[in-house]
Amino acid sequence: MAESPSIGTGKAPAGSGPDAAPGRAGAHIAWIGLGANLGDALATLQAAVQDLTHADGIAAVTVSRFFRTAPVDSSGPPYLNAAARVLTTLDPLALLDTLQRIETTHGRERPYRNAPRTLDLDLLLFDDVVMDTPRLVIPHPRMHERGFVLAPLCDLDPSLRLPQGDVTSLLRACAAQDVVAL
Ligand code: A4P
Ligand code: MG
Repeated sequence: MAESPSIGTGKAPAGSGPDAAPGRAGAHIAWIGLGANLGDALATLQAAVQDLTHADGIAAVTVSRFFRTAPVDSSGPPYLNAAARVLTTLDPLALLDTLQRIETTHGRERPYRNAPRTLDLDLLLFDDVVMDTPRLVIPHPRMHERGFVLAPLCDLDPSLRLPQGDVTSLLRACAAQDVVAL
C-alpha cells in the first residue's frame, strides 16, 4: 500500500479499537471503495487516486493494492478493485458529492443498476457514523459480504472492524469469491 509522504494518519482508523476517534483535529477518517471494469481500469483507478489526493478537504490518502475480481451481481469483464483510507474535513454528503464528481470526470454512466462502469467510488465508512438516507447509506450495506471490498480493506488494515465483525474474518468467509491481488 502507498501513503502520501507528507501526512500520516496519526490515530486509529474508524472502527478500530475501543475509541475509534477521528484523526487530526477536525478531520474525519473515511474509507472509500474503488472499482472499474470498463476501459483502461488500471489507469482510471490510478487517476482517481490522484484526484482524491488533490480534492479539496481530503488529505493523507492511503491506497490498498489493486485486486482483479469477478463481477458480483454484475456483468462485463473482470473488475479491478481497491480501497482508500483518507482524512477529510468534509461531511459525509459533501464527500459523496466529491466522489460522484470524480466518477463523472472519468466517464461514469448509469444505464441500469450494477451496470459495468468506468469508475465506481463508494463511501464505505465515515468515522463511526451510521446513516440511512435515500442518498447515502453508511456503513455501506453490502460490503461485509463482498470479497472485492473486504480484500482491499484488509490490505489497508487487517484489524479494521465493521458492524458485522472484523474484516479478516469476514474476508475468510468470502474465500469462494474470485479476488486476486495484482
Ligand atoms: N448511495 C447510497 N449509499 C452510498 C454509499 N455509501 N456510497 C447512493 C456511494 N453511493 C451511495 O450508486 C447508486 C446510488 O447509491 C448513488 O446515487 C448514491 O446516492 P451508483 O454508484 O450510482 O451505482 P452502483 O455502484 O451500481 O450502486 P451500488 O448500490 O453502490 O452498487 P454496489 O452494491 O456497490 O455494487 N463486482 C465486482 N467484482 N466489483 C465491483 O466493484 N460493484 C458492484 C456495484 C457490483 N458488483 C461488483 C462491483
Ligand atoms: Mg457506487
